[in-house]
Amino acid sequence: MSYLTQLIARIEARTALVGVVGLGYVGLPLADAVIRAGFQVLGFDTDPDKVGSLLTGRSYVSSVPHSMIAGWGDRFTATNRMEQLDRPDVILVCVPTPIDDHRCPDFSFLDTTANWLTGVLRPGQLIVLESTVPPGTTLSRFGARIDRSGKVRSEEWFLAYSPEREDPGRTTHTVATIPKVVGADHEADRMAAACFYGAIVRQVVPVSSTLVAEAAKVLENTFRTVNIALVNELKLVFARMGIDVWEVIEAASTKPFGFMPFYPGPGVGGACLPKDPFLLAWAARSFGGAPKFVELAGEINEAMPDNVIDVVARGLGMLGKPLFNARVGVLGVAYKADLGDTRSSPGIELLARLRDRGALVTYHDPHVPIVEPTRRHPGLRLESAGLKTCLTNCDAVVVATAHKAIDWDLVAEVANLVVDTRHVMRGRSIGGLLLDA
Ligand code: SAJ
Repeated sequence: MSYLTQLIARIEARTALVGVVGLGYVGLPLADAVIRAGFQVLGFDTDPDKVGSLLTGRSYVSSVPHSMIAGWGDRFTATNRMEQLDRPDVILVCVPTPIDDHRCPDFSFLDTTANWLTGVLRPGQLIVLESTVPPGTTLSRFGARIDRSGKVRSEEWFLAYSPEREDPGRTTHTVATIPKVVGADHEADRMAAACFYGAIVRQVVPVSSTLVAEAAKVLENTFRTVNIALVNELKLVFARMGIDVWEVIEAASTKPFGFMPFYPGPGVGGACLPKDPFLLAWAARSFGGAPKFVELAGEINEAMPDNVIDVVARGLGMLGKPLFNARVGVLGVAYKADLGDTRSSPGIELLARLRDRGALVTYHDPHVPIVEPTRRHPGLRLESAGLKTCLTNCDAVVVATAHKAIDWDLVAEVANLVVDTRHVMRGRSIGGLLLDA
């Protein structure tokens, strides 16, 4: 009996052990879907604190509730001992694929995982990469490294790419209900991956290669980043023309076809959108292309916090105050509403850049009690101030993230100057000065 036949039999019998490498905002919901489909999961993470937290039924990801972890019982265990990667029959790799300060892909997490797999790979294993990567990575980098194991791909082991489509905080979908693109470069690999995901999700979308599946993912996210950059730029253009961009978008949204609304903001945060276009651009350049459009979108979004600060400085000037030594509060530092996730958050960028321009900064965010130093902002450590304290002590406040839990009527009533990047002040009676940014 071939390794493929044996693997498919174990998947269909739900006796296959499934490994999930990278237990973050993608790996944990994925593990949940796999467990719900009847499989046993062995989680892998290099951080022993994360492993320990999970083994006590506790989550450390703001969009993953403790109850999800606690509900897994004995169908889940986790380890930071990567040498145990020879145990699972199916291995799902969900490790970070960040970009560095030069906007080039940082493959360190991926390469380390590939090196571990190369060392312990055994016949019969299916390995699926889920992380967002430059098109071409699964086969030419990740798979090529694992080939060094000497095992014959598509006969003794199987490789596929299936992009994660996690939207943290969204409750209208789960992993099981989101169609799953699955790409492989050989029929045996495709059969193994399609059989596995067919047991996990309602709809598998098989495509002809790992390259197509990788490109589909970067298109999905680049589509968002580019359209957000478009409305961000139009916000600046329409402001100079005396046009309310929010009213324009509302009017355009009445078109029942051919239009999808995006909304301006102080920038683009999260684990994916700020970086994915640059993954595509890097891949394009290595094939001789130069997608100027994609890179321009990233630059426009990255410049948004500076535009917001210019409006803050203008508003303070109207009150006779310089930005230097002004007390400025940022309302909402999570990267999107009603979550506590601050990865690449525009709110954090605002705090750092305001401080660099001499302002005395504070913030209020009910979902983020502490802002810890990061590699990008090593000197930024703050605690969330109470809302009333923030409003009464600050010369200006910036609405950066429109959490439902913030009392926006109180903000409208008490703040001296409100710089609103999220359109939450519309229709409220403002006690002080209000500027859109
Ligand atoms: N944003 C805007 N204007 C908009 C939409 C978003 O400024 O009109 C900003 C948000 O405030 C946030 C950032 O962009 O800072 C990212 O927002 P997002 O809604 O794309 O949220 P993500 O990055 O957590 O989730 C996205 C997924 N979003 C949706 O499908 C709606 C999707 O692109 C990916 O499945 C997912 O990232 C991923 O992990 O790849």
